[in-house]
Amino acid sequence: MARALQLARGGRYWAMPNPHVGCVLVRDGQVIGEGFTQPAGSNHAEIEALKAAGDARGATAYVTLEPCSHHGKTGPCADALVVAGVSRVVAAMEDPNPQVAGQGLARLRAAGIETECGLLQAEAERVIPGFIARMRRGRGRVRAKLAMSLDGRTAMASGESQWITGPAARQDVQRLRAMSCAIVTGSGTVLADDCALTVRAGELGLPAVEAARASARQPLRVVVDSRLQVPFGARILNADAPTLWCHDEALPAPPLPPGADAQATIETFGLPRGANGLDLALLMDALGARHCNEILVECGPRLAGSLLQVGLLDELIVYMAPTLMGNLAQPLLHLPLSQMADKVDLELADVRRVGRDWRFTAMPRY
Ligand code: AOF
Ligand code: ZN
Repeated sequence: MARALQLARGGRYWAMPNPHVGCVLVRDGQVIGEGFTQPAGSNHAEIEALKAAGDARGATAYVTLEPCSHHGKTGPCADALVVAGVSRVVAAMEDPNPQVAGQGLARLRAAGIETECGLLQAEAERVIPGFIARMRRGRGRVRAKLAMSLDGRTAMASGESQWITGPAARQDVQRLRAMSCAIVTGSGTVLADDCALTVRAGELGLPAVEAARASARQPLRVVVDSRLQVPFGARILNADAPTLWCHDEALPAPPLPPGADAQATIETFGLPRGANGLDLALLMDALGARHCNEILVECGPRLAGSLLQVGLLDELIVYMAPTLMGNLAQPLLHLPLSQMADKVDLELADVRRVGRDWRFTAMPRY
């Protein structure tokens, strides 16, 4: 199962909106086939492993997610395992997709196959947190990425905020983008940095074949631009990736930049006002409805602070550069708190060095 989990990660840059799953077929103590989820609409992990094995009669299948029982874009994997004559199936977890939810395992048992579920379950859940969140609450996992200096500053008073971190951290961010379904930013960041928020094959630091596959799809770019300040020429509106241009619904939808490309790639979205600017919960629900599993927020201190305050941030990834930006620079987050009782406690899940910087992964405790 540990090997299956390792394989599963191989699909993280292209299986979406499908969960990336790994499968290992074992017979007489020998691995006879391995596979992981292919790009959406293509083979599931089990089918890949069966294909690799050729003859899988009498084998045990280790899968990181319960085999599916439904006819989606592909046929049910449970049926394929039955037809292949597999004698035992060990799954790490049930599929939280209500279309499956235990029925895959039930189907296998009905066909006389021995089943087990729950082996390395916690580890399996950590591989596909976005898919699980979307299935359980209709909204994917929202992760904010921020960069700061050792003294906790994120942008100079002049507004400059690019290149706080080094090349390795930037490559890490490219991979975070590649595994995300949507990238959310604010108009402030767009106006200051003119960021493109695309996945670029040459900057992923992955083997060429994997990089090409990972950049073949681009995450949906989402810009929160309540007062419609983003200009036509901004790179976030270019045709390199689709863009959802969110604005205050009280304003008329903006005209799109001229050209057929813009009509095809930009969509405007009027949102009502919420407690803290536009209603971001509604935005996240809309992204859930669009099958976004992992949502990466790359924004400035204001939007990140708002998301945290309304309880929408599931995870914070903070890169800390060994540099000092001084007390005139902006703090990591705009969080107007005055009492100790108001502080937001985090659960620190991981700390590691990324090139010359450090990366902290933490979960707010709401
Ligand atoms: C599996 N093995 O590798 C994956 C599964 O539209 P489809 O046919 O591609 O089905 C998508 C659903 O299948 C997805 O929502 C999830 O419940 C399950 N994913 N199942 O047996 C796999 N990726
Ligand atoms: Zn399947």
